[in-house]
Amino acid sequence: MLEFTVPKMTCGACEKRVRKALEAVEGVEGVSVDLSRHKVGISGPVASAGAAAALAQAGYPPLEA
Ligand SMILES: [Cu+2]
Repeated sequence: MLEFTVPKMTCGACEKRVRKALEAVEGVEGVSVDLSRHKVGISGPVASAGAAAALAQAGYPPLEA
């Protein structure tokens, strides 16, 4: 389980974009979002760098963990 803090993720539309971006990353099996804390959890055999890059590309760069 990876967890990122994504400060720019602030509403349901952001959540949708974040989920879509992450679900396209190889190895991602599940995405959980806590909007109020700006947290994204990712399950599956996924590389942290790949998930972070996908977030950044979607316009939602994560904070360094
Ligand atoms: Cu939003």
